[in-house]
Amino acid sequence: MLYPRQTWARAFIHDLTGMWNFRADDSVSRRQGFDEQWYLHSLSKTGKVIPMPVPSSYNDITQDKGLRDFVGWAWYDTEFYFPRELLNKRIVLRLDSVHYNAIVWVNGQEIMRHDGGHLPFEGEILGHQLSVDDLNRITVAVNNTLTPTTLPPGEIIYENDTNRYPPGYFVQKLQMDFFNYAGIHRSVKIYTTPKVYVNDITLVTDYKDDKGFVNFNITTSTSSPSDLRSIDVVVRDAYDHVVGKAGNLKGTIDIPNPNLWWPWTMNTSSPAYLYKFEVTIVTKDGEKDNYLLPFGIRTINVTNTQLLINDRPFYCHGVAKHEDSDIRGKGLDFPLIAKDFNLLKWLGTNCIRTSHYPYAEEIMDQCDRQGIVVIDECPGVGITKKNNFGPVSLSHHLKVMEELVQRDKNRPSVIMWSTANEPDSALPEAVAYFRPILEHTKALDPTRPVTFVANQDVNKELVSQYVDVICINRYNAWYTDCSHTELIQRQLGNDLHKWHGKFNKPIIVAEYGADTIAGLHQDPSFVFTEEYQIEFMNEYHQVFDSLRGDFLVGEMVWNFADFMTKQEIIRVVGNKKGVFTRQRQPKMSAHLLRSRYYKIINSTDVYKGHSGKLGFNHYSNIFPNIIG
Ligand code: GCB
Repeated sequence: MLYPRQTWARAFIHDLTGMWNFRADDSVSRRQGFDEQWYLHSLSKTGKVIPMPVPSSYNDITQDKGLRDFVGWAWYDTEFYFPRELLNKRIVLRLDSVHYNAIVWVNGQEIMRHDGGHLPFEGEILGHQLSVDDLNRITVAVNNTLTPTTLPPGEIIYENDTNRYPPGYFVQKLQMDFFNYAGIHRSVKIYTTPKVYVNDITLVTDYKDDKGFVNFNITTSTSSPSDLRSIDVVVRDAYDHVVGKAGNLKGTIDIPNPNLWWPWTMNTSSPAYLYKFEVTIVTKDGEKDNYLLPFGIRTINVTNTQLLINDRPFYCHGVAKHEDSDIRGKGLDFPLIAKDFNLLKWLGTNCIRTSHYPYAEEIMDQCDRQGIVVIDECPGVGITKKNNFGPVSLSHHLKVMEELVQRDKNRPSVIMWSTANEPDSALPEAVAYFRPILEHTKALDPTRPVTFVANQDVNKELVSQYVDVICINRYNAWYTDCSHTELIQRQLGNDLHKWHGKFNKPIIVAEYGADTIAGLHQDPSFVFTEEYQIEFMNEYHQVFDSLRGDFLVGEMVWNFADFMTKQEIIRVVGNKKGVFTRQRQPKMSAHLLRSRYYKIINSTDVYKGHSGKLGFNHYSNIFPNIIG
């Protein structure tokens, strides 16, 4: 499945962004919509509908608490015209992300089903299913229920004590702390391709001396290449000059003097250099398809102590993020994407983790383009109960990894696959579960390291032996020994040494952080104040500095920005561990981090060794009093 990109052969892409009709099925069974077949008619004819923006989460759009916290099937529909002259094409309906289960109908006929948010799915609409004289209708039913076998897992608890709860009362229990935003989160598009079309492209790049190599494998909808009159493969540089050619579906193209793809902090002259891979096929009948894929030439390797990009040690000074915003929830939001990338650069960030699910392709495009490296994580967060490790969960998890690798395999920014966040990897069941997931992911893509993000005691950890890079989350002086920042260096230092001693693999601290209410101050520091967050982070930074260049290959603060959570007594309107507020204003910690990251950019020998010192000196002493 290729992302719908406009080319001369694929000019028609109809984006259904806008106000759709919406109706939550609040019947006790949540099945009224199916019983009454709401998909057969315009939703507005079935009962009261409200306008709902697509893309967005439906939770924070209205003033209705019931809808914010709704669990069950919610229904959407919208209408569109389809051009008569395109009826002879292959017509595809693509939904970039619907959370969680989705069923999709066109003019009352079911087109497809999909389980799981954050990843795209598509299906073909047949010409006879469409009208060219009248409006066509798309209906989408979305169910946000999380169960022991969904990713992330959750549980519906029925409360049977009628003294305390009305009959049929249930609550959705979550096993992660972020709000379970739901709805049609990303774009819905109808596009066409020729009937014989380019189905998939896999690119693997390498280089040696002054030559780059682009190993390509193209699949088309026709299984027999003899159905094709011609195949033209062309590689263009950033100025659209042709720098390599081939005439087959599989092979290697040599690129003389390649511009390698580098993270933006590692190369001043041409960071994040993107080439274009263009394929044109012509069938015996003269039908033509054409597809253009941006890509970068780079390699990733791992030793016992290092993570290498283009054979140079890479240190990740990053942030773990969330897709989260006021009002839109997890809905695709271009101004927010642009703002976040400006803030990532302002901070001096060179790496993000897509905690705890795959981010929008539009965000990934910016990572490729702007040179931000990505640890690409699947929605395997909160796999902590024994009933989350069964065969149904496993087969779904394997499928999700396939969908993720399929979606992002050609992205130069993606340097690692993360299969989960904080599963109970000390349970014996975790080995039988994660070993095949890690091995399967590696088999799907042998060119990138695989990992999961651990939080167990090193002595109890069972799964990290199967990863390439160890990622761990640590909250010393927050969830343990709260307020005792004086213990951080001793505890974290000893802990990281033990992890490396036991597994002999490079380590990234993938989370560390303290909840901080913006504007709350107290000196001496007190938990939840901005002073505490700074003091806390400074202690972690001392440890990171002592291990950087040894086996520590990255640090990621939790979190880039405050984000919404479920309601619970340890969160005050959301998780406040952001260095930015939810509205993207900096806390003191953002300035601290910025100062630190620019210092790292300036001082890391590998960067100097490659392309000279970057010109950011003026950042390093903005806050000398903070960084000491
Ligand atoms: C963690 C989780 C993250 C939470 C964070 C916290 O370890 O990975 O999802 O938000 O802790 O703030 O509790």
